[in-house]
Amino acid sequence: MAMSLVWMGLALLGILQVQAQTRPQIPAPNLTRVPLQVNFNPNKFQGTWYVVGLAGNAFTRADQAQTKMYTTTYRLQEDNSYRVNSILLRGNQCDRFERTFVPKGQPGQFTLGNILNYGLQDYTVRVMRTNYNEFAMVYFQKSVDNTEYFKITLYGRREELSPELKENFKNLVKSLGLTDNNIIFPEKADQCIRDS
Ligand code: DBS
Ligand code: DBH
Ligand code: DBH
Repeated sequence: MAMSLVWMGLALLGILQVQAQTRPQIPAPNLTRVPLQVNFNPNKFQGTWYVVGLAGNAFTRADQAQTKMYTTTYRLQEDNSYRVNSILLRGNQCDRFERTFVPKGQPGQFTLGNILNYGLQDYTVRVMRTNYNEFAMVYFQKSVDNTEYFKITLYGRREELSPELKENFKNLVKSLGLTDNNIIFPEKADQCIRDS
């Protein structure tokens, strides 16, 4: 009897631990604290971006080993929304993922089209900084089951960006409450990259 109570206690601790790991501990920032690229130009932002850096409240440096670089391609539609395609390596398969970003609120800010199909309550994309031909830093926030996840991507037009830009990205990410432990620089992939 005493022993089974100990086992039950241990099992409960295990469950709590799993929950603690899956629920992000760092709260999403208020959107008013997230910078927005001034005079955002939707046309120039189009095309393919490499995900050179990735940070968020559900990411830790330990994930870096399993995270390969992927690309995301933005195509402007007639109605000014973007068709957004990502191609990533999962296991040994190339997975394509397509969604729509619909302009919302102000230039450079978007929400997800058909949000309910994804089981999400809310979704916000905000282009924080970009020079269009070299890099972009983009903020994403999603709300699932009353939990707010946020992530910031460092996009490059090429697979490599300068140390200065990476340092810049780290500082930006930290200004939103994340730490070095929440930042990943995915290693280059030799499969499933581009052609998205
Ligand atoms: O699209 C997203 C926006 C997103 O995937 C996340 C946050 C904001 C995120 O944290 N995703 C992780 C947890 O679901 C992930 O592992 O992809
Ligand atoms: O699969 C995904 O969730 C995904 C893939 C590429 C994603 O959320 C993203 C880019 O932002
Ligand atoms: O569930 C998701 O993570 C998701 C759904 C739709 C996502 O990350 C995305 C679009 O970018």
